[in-house]
Amino acid sequence: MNNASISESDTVLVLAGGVGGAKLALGLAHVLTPNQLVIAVNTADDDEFHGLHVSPDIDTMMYTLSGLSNKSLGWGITGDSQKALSMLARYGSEAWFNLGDKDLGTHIKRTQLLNSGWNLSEITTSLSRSLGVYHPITPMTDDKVRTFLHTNHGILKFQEYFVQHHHKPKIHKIDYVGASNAKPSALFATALKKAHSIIICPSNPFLSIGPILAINGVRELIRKFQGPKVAVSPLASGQAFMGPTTKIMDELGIASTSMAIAELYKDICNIFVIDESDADHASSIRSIGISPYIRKITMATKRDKITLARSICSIINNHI
Ligand code: FO1
Repeated sequence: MNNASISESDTVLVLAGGVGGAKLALGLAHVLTPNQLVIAVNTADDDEFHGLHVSPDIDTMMYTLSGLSNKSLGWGITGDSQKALSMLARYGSEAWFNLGDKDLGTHIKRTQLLNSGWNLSEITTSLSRSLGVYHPITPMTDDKVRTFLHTNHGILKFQEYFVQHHHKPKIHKIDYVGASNAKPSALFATALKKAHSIIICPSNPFLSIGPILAINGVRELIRKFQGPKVAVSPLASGQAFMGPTTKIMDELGIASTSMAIAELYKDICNIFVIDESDADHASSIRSIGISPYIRKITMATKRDKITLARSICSIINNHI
């Protein structure tokens, strides 16, 4: 296994979903240079609203790294209004997906560029730069992959499940439609081959990380990757930091513990970072061949995010 420190020319590949992923990525962007980081983001939550292509997790990442994000919601732009959406509602359009006025500017620009032949990778680089974000954010793929949830309310598209139905329906199956034929984006594919280390963010394993791993060949490449592979638990004391992670684990018959998450990731990580409150899971995690590290993984403040990012980089640097 790789035991060299992260050098100026090394790339750390980060797999991230929405809010939890963006928090850790913000910390990492303070610790690593743009040349040292590639952030591959889930796009299976993407959808069209009012004729516009919305990429929620990419936007959450761009807004968080640019300092524009609405910190209390975790998504959207701080101080945004919803005048356009209320006008659309007056015209009878569906308005359950809360698109802010400034946020709409992002979706209009993305859609214009898609219509003129740009791919999502090129668009994400261009929009990021315009917002002053130089750490590379890449969609997991430029192909169309969409998460569908099989629930007691029927088969739902991701945003129907998550926002329209407030993630209340019971899930019995998850499909990442298009994933098995999708190719990783160019930046993601290069990072998968050349990265020094890989970090799996504390994002939802089923809704955020699952679609990334389902892309053709990705899980296999990570399985074979020889360097440090760090996953950060999305749970502390059996509770998710946000969202329906533990509810979905219950519904799928999986215990909602950090140990169960380590089991889900055991083929693709060799280091698992758990919260101080889960210290008693360390020996069971070690027993399945993964090195456990106990840290404070809650990221309420910017300082918490940077501290956790520094800590993960030092774990990587010291891993033998
Ligand atoms: N999440 C919500 O819970 N309610 C919303 O109305 C909502 C709107 C929205 C608009 C733009 C955007 O980029 C994200 C938005 N999100 C909203 C968040 C999003 O649905 C989820 O955070 C992710 O897809 C899951 O990671």
